[in-house]
Amino acid sequence: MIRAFVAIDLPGEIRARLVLLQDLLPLPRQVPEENLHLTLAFLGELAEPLAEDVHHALGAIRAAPFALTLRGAGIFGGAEARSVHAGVAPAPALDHLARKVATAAGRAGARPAGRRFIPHVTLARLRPGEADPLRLERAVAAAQGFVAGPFAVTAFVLYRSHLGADRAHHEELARYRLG
Ligand code: 2AM
Repeated sequence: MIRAFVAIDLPGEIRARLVLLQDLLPLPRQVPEENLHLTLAFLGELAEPLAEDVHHALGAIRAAPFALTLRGAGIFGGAEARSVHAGVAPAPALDHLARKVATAAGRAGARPAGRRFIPHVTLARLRPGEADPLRLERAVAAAQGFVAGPFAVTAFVLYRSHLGADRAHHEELARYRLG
C-alpha cells in the first residue's frame, strides 16, 4: 500500500522564510525544512494499481501556472492546539487546482479526505497538552505580518509518505507540470 498525498512543493527561498517563522514561534518540534509543503489532497493508503490509476488521472489535469503568496499564521484545533501553520493569501487558481485534483483522484477510485480545503503549510504538529496555549496564541498573533512570495506555482507533485519514528519521509512519485 502507498500512503499518498498531492501537494505543491515550495521553492527553497520560501522554505527558508518558513524556517525563520518556525524559529519565532514557541514550537516543541518543527516540521523539517525538506518536508514543508502545501497539501492539495490527502489520498490515504492506495493499493499499487489504484495509485497507478490516480497517477494517470492527475497527469490529465490541465491548469495554468499561477502565483501564490504565503501570509500570516494560524492554529488548528482551537483550545487544544493540534498544529500550527502558515496561511495562504486567497488564490482562486489554487482552490480550482485542489478541486481538480480531488475530482480526478476520486474518479480514478481514490477517496480523497473530504475535509474542506483550507490552504496552509503545516509548521508543527503538537501532541495533546504539549503547547502553552496562551503563549502560542500570542506568538501566532504577533506573526500575522508574515509574508513570503509571491512565487510561481508551475507544477504539483504526487508524494508517498513513509512514516518514521519521529519524522515522515516524503518520496516524490510523480511531478505534473502546469500549463
Ligand atoms: P497537514 O499538513 O494539515 O497535517 C501528508 O501527511 C499531508 O497530508 C500533510 O500535509 C497533511 O496535512 C495531509 N493530510 C490531510 N489529511 C490527513 C490525514 N487524515 N492524515 C494524515 N495526513 C493528512
